[in-house]
Amino acid sequence: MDKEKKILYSGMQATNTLTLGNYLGALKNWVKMHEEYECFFGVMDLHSLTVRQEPAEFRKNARSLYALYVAAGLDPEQNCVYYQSHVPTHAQLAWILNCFTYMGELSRMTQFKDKSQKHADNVNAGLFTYPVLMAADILLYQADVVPVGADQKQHLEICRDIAERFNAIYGDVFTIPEPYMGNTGARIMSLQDPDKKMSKSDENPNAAVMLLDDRDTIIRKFKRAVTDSDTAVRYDEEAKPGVSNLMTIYSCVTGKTMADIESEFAGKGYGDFKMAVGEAVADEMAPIQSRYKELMDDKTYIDGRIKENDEKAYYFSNKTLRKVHKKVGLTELIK
Ligand code: ATP
Ligand code: LTN
Repeated sequence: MDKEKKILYSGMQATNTLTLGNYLGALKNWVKMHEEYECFFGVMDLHSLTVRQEPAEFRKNARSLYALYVAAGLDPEQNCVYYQSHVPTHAQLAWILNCFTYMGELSRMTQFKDKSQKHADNVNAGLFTYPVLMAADILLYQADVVPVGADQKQHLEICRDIAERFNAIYGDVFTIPEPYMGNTGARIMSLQDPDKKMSKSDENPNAAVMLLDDRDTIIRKFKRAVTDSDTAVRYDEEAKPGVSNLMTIYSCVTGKTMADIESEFAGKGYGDFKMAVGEAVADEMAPIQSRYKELMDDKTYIDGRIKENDEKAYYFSNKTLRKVHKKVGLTELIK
């Protein structure tokens, strides 16, 4: 543990495969973070249980997410990449924090409102207290920064509120985390409806590009992307949300600025532009996909890293949990 470095915490739910939005909004930005921060990244499998999962598929998805993290460049020897459900302190702290969180503030969460509409037949208590478990994830590691996409900002705010409330009663127990958002890519929109975020759970398969889509599928999805009746490749989120979203994607992948992109496609139609975006994304995905395949076949390597990192996460998070137990007055373990 490098005491000099600030601590960074993040993770994703282990549901389905990742979208290009998850990659550009989160994962891609995580890869280099370990140079500056002591990093913890969880496979958030407990959070996935708020939606009913088919056990065998769920187990596969969680492993696949771990391999995708690593394939995308997250080195499990430089970063603590582990499974949330393997580290019991998360559920333990979440319970305590539940007792410091109000029903009123949880009912204001937009994700809760959206998801309870989407899964109207299963509005469970876990969905309601989802942000409390997320707060526990972050606070256990005394994280200074939490890199997430724009949709998670409200969850970060409630995490800060809970931590401040707890600290106000018991002294400085938790570090108050700051959100960390990349400039571009924080909100990649659906290719079929640029007013909605690109989401794993979209019913329209053309709305989201998946990290494991093959080259032809990626290019086809971009060709079908909804744009507008104009022909100019110009960045204007209000008037041209579809084209602007494609420009954002192209910029994230190639590193080009919006001005570069406008001049590259000046006088060319949307067809050429969409093709270029599709190819650039497919080129970026190709090495990730082949590394992913190798990793999924290398059980020993992945299992070894998971075990090592689960232990590290437990050791670190348990220090915070013990402190919390003491502060709230739970009796100590008898040794
Ligand atoms: P769902 O769409 O089913 O709610 P999700 O795709 O948002 O799921 P999460 O596990 O909730 O998946 O998100 C993982 C990370 O990816 C978070 O940091 C989130 O902010 C980021 N993210 C998700 N979608 C996008 C997007 N369209 N653009 C940018 N970042 C995104
Ligand atoms: N809710 C997050 C996933 C998540 C998370 C976290 C992200 C669970 N716990 C802790 C950052 C820090 C999401 O991306 N949907």
